[in-house]
Amino acid sequence: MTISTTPITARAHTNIALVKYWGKADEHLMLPTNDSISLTLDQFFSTNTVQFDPRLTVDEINLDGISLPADGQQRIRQFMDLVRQRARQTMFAHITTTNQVPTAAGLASSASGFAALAGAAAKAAGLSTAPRDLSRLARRGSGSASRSIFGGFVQWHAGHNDETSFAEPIVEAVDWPIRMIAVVVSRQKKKISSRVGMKASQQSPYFQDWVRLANANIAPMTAALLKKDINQVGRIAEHNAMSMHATTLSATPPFTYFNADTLRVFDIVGDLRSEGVNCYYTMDAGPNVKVICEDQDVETVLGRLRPEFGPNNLVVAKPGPGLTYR
Ligand code: 2P0
Repeated sequence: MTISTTPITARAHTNIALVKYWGKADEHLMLPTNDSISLTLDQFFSTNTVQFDPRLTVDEINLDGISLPADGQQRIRQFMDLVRQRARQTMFAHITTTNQVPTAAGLASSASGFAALAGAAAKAAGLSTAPRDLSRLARRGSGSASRSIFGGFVQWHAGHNDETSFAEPIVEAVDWPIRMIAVVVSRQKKKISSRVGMKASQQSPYFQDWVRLANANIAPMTAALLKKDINQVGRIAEHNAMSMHATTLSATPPFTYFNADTLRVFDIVGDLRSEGVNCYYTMDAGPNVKVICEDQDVETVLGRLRPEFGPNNLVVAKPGPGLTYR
């Protein structure tokens, strides 16, 4: 394996799950309890440069010019240790990440960040850059990063070991004007990280029901995506998200990512739907909501959300591409 000391830069886009990843079967290998399906988005991405340097005595990590909190640094160092172990070498690296996620979007950057880091680090270390291998590697940084290696609609196969747990595209170049409107109701850092929230939710008495439901959603969601059936996609995504959140409400102690504004968005989407507009909601490990609809309905949906939340708190995203090298 040949390690390169020239800088390698990769870019990956963030993704939003339509069937959620929520629970780990193996925390070390980052194997999920269930399959998940996501849409990679166009305008939110991370760009990462890795340059190995024999003079360094530790990885030098730079994120948007600011220093990362200790736990974030630790995750990146552990990830780089794995890359070094696989490449059978010991050299440290300069690691620079910039996130092109509008501050207003309230979208997590760990998926795009670890996907871009996996791409840059693997190539710089002389490891395989085959997309499936990158997906398996990115998974070790953050589960959802396994999906951001690919563009469009992506399925992460839960698998049962490091070999078998990877994502692959369902439709990589999406020829369907599906949109996700991010509704930013809060810009605060989330109180309970996905990692901690997931672990707590696995103690819910409903957790096994969640796993069964999520796995049962995979085939119908795939069929709905292939048929470009917005109502089926939206109905399954909405029900899946609320079922995931039910495991937080039934954890011990219970917690929730909802706030009052989250529920207002749900109400507005429900009202729009009763008026015949085909729109649905989903949400992740934070109070911000994403509204799923088609391009033709975006203006109607925005028209209802703008007076409530302000134009600067609404971001319309389209299907986006997979990992690229710069
Ligand atoms: C998802 N989320 O499928 C789900 C839905 C949040 C809610 O993937 O512990 O940051 O690094 O594997 O990938 C967020 O979890 O968690 C996530 P780790 P990750 O998008």
